[in-house]
Amino acid sequence: MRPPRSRLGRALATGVLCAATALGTLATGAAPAQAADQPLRDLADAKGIHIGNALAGSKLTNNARYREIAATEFNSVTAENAMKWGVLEPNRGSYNWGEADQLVDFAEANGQQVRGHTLIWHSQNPGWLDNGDFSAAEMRQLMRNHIETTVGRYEGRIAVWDVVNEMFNDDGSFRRTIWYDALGPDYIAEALTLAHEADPTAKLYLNDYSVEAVNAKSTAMYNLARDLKARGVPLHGIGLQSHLILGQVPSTMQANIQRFADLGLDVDITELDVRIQMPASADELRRQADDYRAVFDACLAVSRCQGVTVWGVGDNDSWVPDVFEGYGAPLMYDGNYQAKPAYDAVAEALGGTTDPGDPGDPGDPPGDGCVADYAVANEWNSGFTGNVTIRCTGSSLSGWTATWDFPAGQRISHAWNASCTQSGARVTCTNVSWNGTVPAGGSTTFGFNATTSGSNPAPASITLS
Ligand code: 9MR
Repeated sequence: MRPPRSRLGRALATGVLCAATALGTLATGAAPAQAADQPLRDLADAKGIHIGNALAGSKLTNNARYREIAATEFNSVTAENAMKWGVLEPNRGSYNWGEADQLVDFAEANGQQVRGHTLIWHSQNPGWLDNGDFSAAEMRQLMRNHIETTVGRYEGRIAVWDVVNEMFNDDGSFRRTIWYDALGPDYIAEALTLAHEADPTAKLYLNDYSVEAVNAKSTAMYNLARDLKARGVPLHGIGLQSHLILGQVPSTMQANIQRFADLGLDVDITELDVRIQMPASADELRRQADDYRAVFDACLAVSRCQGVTVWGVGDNDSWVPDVFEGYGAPLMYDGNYQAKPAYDAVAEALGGTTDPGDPGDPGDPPGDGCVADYAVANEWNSGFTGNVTIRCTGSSLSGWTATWDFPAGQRISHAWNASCTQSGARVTCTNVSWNGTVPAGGSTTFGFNATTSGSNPAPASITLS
């Protein structure tokens, strides 16, 4: 049994609140936190599926928070880049196992499964391979050497291999690659057979993108898989990468998973992310949570679906902004490694509970994921200057109102950077024209002068809406 894990996010939230109190400020709304009562991996274990992430060795080395999340929340690890041919064998015959070994060691130390990604692909190959102009016989030998060497090195330690990656065009025709051009479509069967010889215990997958729905490309994958199975080629599963756009989880995803399962194959969601046109609003982050939930639901509905791997830890780790201009925020944690609404949705899909009031809980009011800090900047006999700073982490605000009750008869006389009214003890301040938008990761401050009659205790809380 794994040792119990600390409640990372909860500890962080408490820390934030304590620090704010000690400084004489108030944190309200809700502090950033992980919302599940149990780590996702425990919830996934209980459901009998894997929840994985795509990791980079350098980040495991250099970033404690990244390492902690990777170890505590996931029970499966994929090498985001470390096991690609160009990384493993940049010069012919000279292998570089450093990062791949690091990831396998990390996974074993944390009781995690490893998905090997990927053996045969058209991308991220070394130049000597892409440009070598090799004969068919030479290509066949290179494939054999690479698979024997790589799969053989990790025999018994890598549970699943993406043997061939991205073999189809969107119309379902075979992609022209160095492998297809040299060996024809049977390069796929040859690669699977070699991988099986190198590690008979490993589960062998074909993996592609845009095969999540029932469509021309997934049907080509289906037909290929059916033929390979009929020929007795060692094929065990299909990877649906699932690089999705907000609001576009295919309605046929579950049916598509089911049809592969009906062939006697396992299915994995191998590279899930849900990209949003930036800046991402709070509402979009909530809709993203719905998308994450829908993908997990589709997997959980089919018993042969083995699990879901998310393609990166925090939003700043994602490949998305580099490739899709204007898009980002595709993962379950934000750029500061705070859990987003998607995290809560996944926890719930896996049967976990989320704590009401945690930021980003589905159905939470606007402003969730943002906090308001109250501070007294200056004080004199009969009055004081106060500042309120609104800070957003996992979500953003588009138009805000901050409301609080003064406990000891304080009255606002003048405010700046907000429009404030007071009725009895209740103060209501709304944004002015130019500071209504507070992006995730951003903040805004407004100030006021107020009169006092005796003491000047701080309000108990500030509500953001
Ligand atoms: O996330 C990977 C990124 O760091 C690399 O630069 C990129 C190179 O092609 O590959 C990314 O991962 C890809 C994966 O290996 C295969 N499916 C698509 C993924 C996103 O491009």
